Amino acid sequence: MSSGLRVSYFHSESVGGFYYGRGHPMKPPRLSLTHALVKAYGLDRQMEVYSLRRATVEEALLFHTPEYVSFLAELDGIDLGSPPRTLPPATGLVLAPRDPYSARLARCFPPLGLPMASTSRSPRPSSLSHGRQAGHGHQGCLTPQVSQQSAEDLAAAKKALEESMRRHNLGHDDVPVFDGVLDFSLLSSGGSIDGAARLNAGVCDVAINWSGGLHHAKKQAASGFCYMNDIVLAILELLKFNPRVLYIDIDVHHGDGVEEAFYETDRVMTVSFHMYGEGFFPGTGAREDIGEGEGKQHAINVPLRAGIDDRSYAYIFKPVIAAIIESYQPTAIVLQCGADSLGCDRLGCFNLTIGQHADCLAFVKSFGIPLLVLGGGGYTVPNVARLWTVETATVLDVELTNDVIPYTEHFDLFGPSFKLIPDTHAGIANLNTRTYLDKMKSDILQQLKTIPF
Ligand code: V1S
Ligand code: CA
Ligand code: ZN
Repeated sequence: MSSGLRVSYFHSESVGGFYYGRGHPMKPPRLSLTHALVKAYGLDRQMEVYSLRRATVEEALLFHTPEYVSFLAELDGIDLGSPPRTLPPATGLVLAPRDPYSARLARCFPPLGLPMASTSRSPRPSSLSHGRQAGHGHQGCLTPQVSQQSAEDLAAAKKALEESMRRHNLGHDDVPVFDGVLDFSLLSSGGSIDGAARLNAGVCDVAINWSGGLHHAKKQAASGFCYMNDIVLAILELLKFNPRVLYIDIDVHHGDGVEEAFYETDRVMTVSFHMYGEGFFPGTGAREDIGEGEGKQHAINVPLRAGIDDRSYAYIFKPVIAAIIESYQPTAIVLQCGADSLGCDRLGCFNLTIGQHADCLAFVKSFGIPLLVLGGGGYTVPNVARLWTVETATVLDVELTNDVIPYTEHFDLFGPSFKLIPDTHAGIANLNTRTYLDKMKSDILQQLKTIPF
């Protein structure tokens, strides 16, 4: 071990094998690519590496509604009513067979043109495209019972299904119903919950789950590529032993699902730095949103404009976080490290370098408070792997030199620079003026002063 810090790291190869559908920006193979780079630098030998455990349905129900979880299970062809109620642990195999869990919706109602993004699309062509295939073709899958159903029964079933899809915000471009969607969500959540549990037990100082950080999922609805809110579940685990938990979100998007979950409690303080305005998703996270009831003043929003660079980000991030930690005195911190705040991200519009993003993590870590580090967004896949590898090294206090990355089977994806830390400056103008940032900083410091600690 290099830093003296005890680091628990959660990963299973199976999580990189899921597929959101053709053209979808969320690419789970980025998790396999990250782990391959982490291993290529030998970082896995300096921490404890654990396989992802699937969260149990009971754990998921600590936040999500039974109706929503059942519906996700139904879509994934899993019968929650019959034992085993929990899924078996992840195998770590990339090509894990889908059959036990893939009695797909598609097989029941194929002729009616249901919105099933991945099932009707061809598998992705990426060089990291091993793993699960998109849903199997559904032609010829009608069972005799189904084919004997009356047209009215099928129409009624279709209507009920569409209504459930609408109610749970599922099945459109952002949140397609892909093969293994519940499985993927339970794996991501299991890693975050187990990281929190190890911190609670005092057996590690920092826990890392790059497959977590899915901050948009709501109690009973999917949103923005997220189906299950692993962060909320992990914070609930931390709250078993911690009086106050601080959540910090540096994904370019607003951490709305986490904010909403803890909006009315003072046991969790949520802080999100995000792009705000110009119709940017999800559109929430105004400076004025500060929490309600017992939670009033315990939600902190830092809405930013496009193009923020390293200097401006550090200028707002460091004093705000230092003041929050000083006044709130959290006993555990969860840091969502969405990589879409980097410059050159496919969906983002900030201009951060890998160095600055990792500096934010180093700054948070420097307070010496038990820390759960999670992934999140990140859509320029090789840069996601670069960032989260550098951040794993940051947690371990290992300095990685900015040379050509070590050779792996995925080396070609890192061109044309093949460097660990390429120039990610996107050339977008920084619309965050000094005056704007100063006003925001003083507003936030003022907000903190109104909290009776
Ligand atoms: N920005 C953006 C964006 N791009 C897409 C998208 C593009 C192609 C597809 F095939 C599917 C989706 N969706 C969005 C955003 C959602 C961003 C979610 C970020 C998630 C996270 O990084 O914070 C955490 C993992 N959705 C929208 O902007 C909504 C739309 C309004 C526009 C785009 N269309 C496709 C859906 C509706
Ligand atoms: Ca954010
Ligand atoms: Zn994001």
